[in-house]
Amino acid sequence: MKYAFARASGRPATRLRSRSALISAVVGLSLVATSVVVASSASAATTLGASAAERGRYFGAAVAANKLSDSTYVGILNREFNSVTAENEMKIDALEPQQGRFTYTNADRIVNHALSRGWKVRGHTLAWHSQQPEWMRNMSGTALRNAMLNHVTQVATYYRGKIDSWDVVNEAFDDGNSGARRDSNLQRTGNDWIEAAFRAARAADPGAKLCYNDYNTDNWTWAKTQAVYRMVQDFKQRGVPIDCVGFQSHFNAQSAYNSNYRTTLSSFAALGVDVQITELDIEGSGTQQADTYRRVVQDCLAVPRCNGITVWGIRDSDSWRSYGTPLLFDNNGNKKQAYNATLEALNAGGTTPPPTTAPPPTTAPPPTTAPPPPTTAPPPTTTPPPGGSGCTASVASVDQWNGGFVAQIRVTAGSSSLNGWAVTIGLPSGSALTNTWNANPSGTSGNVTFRNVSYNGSVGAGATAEFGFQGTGTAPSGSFACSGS
Ligand code: G2I
Repeated sequence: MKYAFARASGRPATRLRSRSALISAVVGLSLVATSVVVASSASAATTLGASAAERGRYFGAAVAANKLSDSTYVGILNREFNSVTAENEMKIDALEPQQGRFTYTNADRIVNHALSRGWKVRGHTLAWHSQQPEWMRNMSGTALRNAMLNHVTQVATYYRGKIDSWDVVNEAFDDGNSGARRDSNLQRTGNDWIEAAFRAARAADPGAKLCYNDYNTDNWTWAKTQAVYRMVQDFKQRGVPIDCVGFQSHFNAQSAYNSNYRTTLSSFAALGVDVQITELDIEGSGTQQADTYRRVVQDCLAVPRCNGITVWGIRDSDSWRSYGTPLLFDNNGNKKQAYNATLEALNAGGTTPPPTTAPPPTTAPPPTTAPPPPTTAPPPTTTPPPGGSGCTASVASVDQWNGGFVAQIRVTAGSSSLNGWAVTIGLPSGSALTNTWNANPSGTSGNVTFRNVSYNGSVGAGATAEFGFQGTGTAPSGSFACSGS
């Protein structure tokens, strides 16, 4: 495959850029402050996955099924990562080599390896102009559109409930300055092929996050970035089911990391989608490479809706661009300087909350008519802090899907400041915690007490702190007993 990596020069929306820059600056400042506290902690996580999880995120790798018998490879995978993407095994040519005949064996090896360890799986990819099986490459028009939709439906249904995020459509925009769609047999079936793929994916697996994924969309000023931004904005406005945008982030001299990357991530997130770094690799070596990895991690941690980072391979020798030594482990599986910088940045990182993607509707949508106006004056929109030295706690956001959930809880101090807090939550019967961030839980089911961690126990009078957790089953709701000290 050819990657042109041509420099483009589209003009971004100035208003958005300056607002995002301001947000970035503020978040950046708080990151610096946070790092001072956390870096001195004796209990810093020692692996990428564990550290990312403490921040409500994942750290993943692209995995090749035929390397799952390589003990060095699997040793690193199992130790360091908690999310996987199949490097090639879930592409169209791999899963549907002959029309209507699906082969899941290699993909399942990767999916099962991950799920049996409680990791996330990114599905890659349902609809793409590349890696099409020969039968599909030769198709066009309605027949191709239907074959593509059938592929999306069959594969997303087969993996229903197992995939955290699907790359529903991959690389559908042109490089260069045009901001146009990439010409392909799929594009020639009609401009609405992308949204048709998203609707089919949602219908097949309502619990998976649905992403658009592309490369050369990392630099906020590039025309391709702006074109994808406009598509996502349009999809959100028209109710096309999209939940996330994947930034491949293959960085090299022609497509270099730029300090406006954080603006890109936060600007897309402001559209109401999650953002994910999906195929990270950074060509180079030594300090230059390590510093760029560090900045990418800091940028993700600064954007609350940045769910996680996936590197495109494990050792340099596993990379599609092995000549560029772009990964975190050398050919022998030793940690590189880039690894140390990545872990350090994760450990020092912000305490920003995890994703808050609204769950897709699983029941009939609410009526479209507006509710009747209130007959009395509406209550004040801000709730005054509770009296006394106590605190209150309630659900700030919930992402519930079939069989699992992510919940974010807000703790609000009363009229006195707190030095510490504890929130007791009765988890619904059958529900269990799998992962908690920004708090220490007393158990995993039934009545669980969550206590503050070292860096968020101090809460000023009337101020708030947040923590979150992921679990299987049903999310708790309402408000909870909170005690302050
Ligand atoms: O090209 C880098 C990535 C860009 N974004 C989408 C990703 O899906 C893509 O991954 C790469 C894989 O890393 C390569 O491993 O996609 C390439 C094309 O699908 C993959 O290359 C293919 C070769 O083209 C095949 O000849 C080979 O049989 O890898 C196959 C398995 O080694």
